[in-house]
Amino acid sequence: MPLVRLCAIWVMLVCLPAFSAPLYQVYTGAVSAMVSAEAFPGVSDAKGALKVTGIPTGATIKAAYLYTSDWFSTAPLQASFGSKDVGGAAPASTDGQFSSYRWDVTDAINGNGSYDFDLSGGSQIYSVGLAVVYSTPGHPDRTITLMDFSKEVSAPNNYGATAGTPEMNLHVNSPYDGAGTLWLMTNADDPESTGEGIYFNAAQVGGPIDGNLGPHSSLFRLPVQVRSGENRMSLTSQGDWYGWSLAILDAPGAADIPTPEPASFTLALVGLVALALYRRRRS
Ligand SMILES: [Ca+2]
Repeated sequence: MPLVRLCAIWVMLVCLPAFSAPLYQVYTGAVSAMVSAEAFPGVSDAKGALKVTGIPTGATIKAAYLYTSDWFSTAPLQASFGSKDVGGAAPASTDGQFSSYRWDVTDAINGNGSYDFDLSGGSQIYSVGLAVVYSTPGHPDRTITLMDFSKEVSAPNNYGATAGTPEMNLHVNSPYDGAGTLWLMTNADDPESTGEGIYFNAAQVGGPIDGNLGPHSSLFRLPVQVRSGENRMSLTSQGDWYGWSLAILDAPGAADIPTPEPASFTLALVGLVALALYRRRRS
């Protein structure tokens, strides 16, 4: 390998922004999830209301999280939710110009209804989301995995690649194969660049990513076939420049399997990109 080529790959490995590690929160047992979100046109302050629906009588709220993302700023955001001031939050994760935030609002949820929120101090906020995990007596065993993170999906703008297939691995806490549900949230996507694909274990399950929630954000609820052990999902950019901030998987069964090491998918992708570029230049 010529020295210049070796140096180019080294620079790419050093300079590529690392993917932020997903922050896993796993709930098992007779659990279900509900996700809702509201779109905004790139605002610094986001004020609105999110609906909680479908929670049966007798259910117990296990957890609830308020999510948002911001572009071009890592400043703390202030938030209120329901009747509570849930305080300031620094980014839970950052990737390049994209940062994601999370608040635990479990104590503010008391059943179905509409919950006001007010977020301030941002730069370009495109969506605010809510995930609620609840337990219902008699419900079959499931595993709900909440993963929030920051990931710019922007090839060729950010990663220097042309294909743009950022991937991450999910490690599902289930010994079973079966039907599942995958929620995804993206920010700053639009229909001007289209044709993106959402893949789950190599099968395309959704796309394009063209602002289905509002002009510049999307919320997907997709049926997927979960397999035991590791599950992998990926998105393509097709020239769009957007942020991926949230993935939630409802999987069959419940068992204790550790979540993956955070660095594994980072190193895997960087290595694959380097190998692909090297092979292309050799051909
Ligand atoms: Ca698009």
